[in-house]
Amino acid sequence: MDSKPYTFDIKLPGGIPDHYDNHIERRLSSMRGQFLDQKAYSERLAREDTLLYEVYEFKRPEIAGELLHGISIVHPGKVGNEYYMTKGHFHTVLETAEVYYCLQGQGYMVMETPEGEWSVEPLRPGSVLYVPPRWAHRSVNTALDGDLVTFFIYPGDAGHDYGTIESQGYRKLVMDTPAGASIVDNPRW
Ligand code: PAN
Ligand code: ZN
Repeated sequence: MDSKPYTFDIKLPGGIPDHYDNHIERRLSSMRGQFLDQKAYSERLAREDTLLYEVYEFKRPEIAGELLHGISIVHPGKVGNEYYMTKGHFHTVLETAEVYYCLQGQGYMVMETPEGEWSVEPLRPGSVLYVPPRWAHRSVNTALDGDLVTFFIYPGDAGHDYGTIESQGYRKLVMDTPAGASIVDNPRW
């Protein structure tokens, strides 16, 4: 692979880079079992397979020493009272970290370790979030009127373990309540 230095520009507002290698779209149908309100999920899916978030990636070898990077854009909306969010994952190589830089919007990163620690950190333009090794991470867009745009960087050999989160969810959920965006215990945990 070409190993020459390169630059790219991230157009704001919006967050779409002026060039990229992969564009991934994640729709409602790929999030089965993840939203608390399963009835709202099924009813919505019967109407449309909504686009929840998109990722623009730069292709680099998936090996130690490389840094994989790209842009994540979570669209605004809710399923029931739960905001749109990413699937979330542990890194397959658990001892790998990640940095997120929030460029636009408003939300949270919901995180937890296999040992049961949890943390929910706010994301707003200018926030830099360090996700330490061992912490699963999911971004949640709490602004109902705009995208949550983040730039991320993680080690090339990290890999993604989606299965653990798919089977048991996160300990904490971010819900729209009369008091605003609130972090609540996941009753299904
Ligand atoms: C990010 C995420 C991205 C999409 O690149 O992959 O925000 O979220 P999901 O992968 O959970 O669908 C990252 O954390 N990479 O490791
Ligand atoms: Zn990650």
